Amino acid sequence: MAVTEAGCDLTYCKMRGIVAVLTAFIKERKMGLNDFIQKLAATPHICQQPSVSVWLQGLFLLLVFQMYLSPRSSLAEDTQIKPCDFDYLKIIGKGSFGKVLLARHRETTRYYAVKVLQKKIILKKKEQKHIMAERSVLMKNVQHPFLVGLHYSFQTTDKLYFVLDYVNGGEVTQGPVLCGGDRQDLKPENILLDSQGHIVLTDFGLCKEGLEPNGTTSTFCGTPEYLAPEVLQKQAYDRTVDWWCLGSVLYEMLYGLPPFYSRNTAEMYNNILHKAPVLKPNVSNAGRELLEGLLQKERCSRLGAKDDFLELKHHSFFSPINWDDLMAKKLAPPFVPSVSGPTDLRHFDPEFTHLPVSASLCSDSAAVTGSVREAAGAFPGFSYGPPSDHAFM
Ligand code: ISQ
Repeated sequence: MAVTEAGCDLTYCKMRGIVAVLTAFIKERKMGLNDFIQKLAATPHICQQPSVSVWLQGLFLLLVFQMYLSPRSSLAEDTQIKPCDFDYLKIIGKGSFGKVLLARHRETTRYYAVKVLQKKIILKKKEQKHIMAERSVLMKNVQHPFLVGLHYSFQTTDKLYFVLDYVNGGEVTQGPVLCGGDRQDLKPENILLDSQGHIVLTDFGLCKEGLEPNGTTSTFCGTPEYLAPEVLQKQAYDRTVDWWCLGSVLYEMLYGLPPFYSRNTAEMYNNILHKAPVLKPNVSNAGRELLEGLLQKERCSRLGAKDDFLELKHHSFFSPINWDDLMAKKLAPPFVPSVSGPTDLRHFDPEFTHLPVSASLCSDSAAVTGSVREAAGAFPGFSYGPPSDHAFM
């Protein structure tokens, strides 16, 4: 095919060249739609070709569709956010895969919790599926009032970054609700409080996405105290494991210890499988009844097995709760943590906050070895940016 006008020979090959350039623009999103249109407008000899202009209109529609209508995940690795967009102020948490830092977005000066994970450690532990599931859960729940919001995720050669809401009211177990005594290591550390005292869940290890009916048990719940019997026994399991886990956490909140706790792990496992939970009368009848329902060893008789959340919602323990008000954060939290502002770190463990912040967070520091090359490409589609270009506004 050849389009000839005003001495300009537009062959099929040239058109393919233009397509390639435009596709590269779309893919890399190196510029916004406006810049893109302006660039094209500045090359009238291309736009004025009648067949090309029809073709370009189609391409524009495609571009608009891709940028604005397609699912968020299709934005894939396009996010423009990079490590150096943030100042990393303090380490506020640490785990086996990496750390969580208090970071300030340089442009907006807003504070975020940035979770930085080492790719090679994730790969070594074969946890990439779990991490991708966590990312996808975070993405789906951006709007949920009690789940930590994900603003961005992006990656460098050797690290994965989650840019999350930052809260500094401490862990729920530090409030007066729980009398955990000296067992600092066993608190449910993924339930945090914001500065007003509302809870924020930050970890999704046991949510639906992470469930694999015949998967291994150890990957999904890092804390053995909360493992349901069927998970421990590597039997098939479903979302009723969440209700068991909730029962365990609620038990700890009401009594101060997980329901089947023992210093001896083997004994604790045995307790989970065979012992009835001890429900002392210092908790209300409704509370004990709820715990009994959630901590049923047989998953089919567990509270929530038939009607899921509705069964819990209508349980007498929750009868004082107006669920609409709760979701709208209209109920006054029972405990308001004292914090003077976002940089008040008193509720974070000094073991973390005293650690030096590594300068390598703001660079792609990995020396290119074989394993780094493998890690670099192991998380396709991890990066995420909201559809609006104004995510940090
Ligand atoms: C948000 N704020 C403070 C600490 C956090 C830890 C993990 C994930 C999110 C967080």
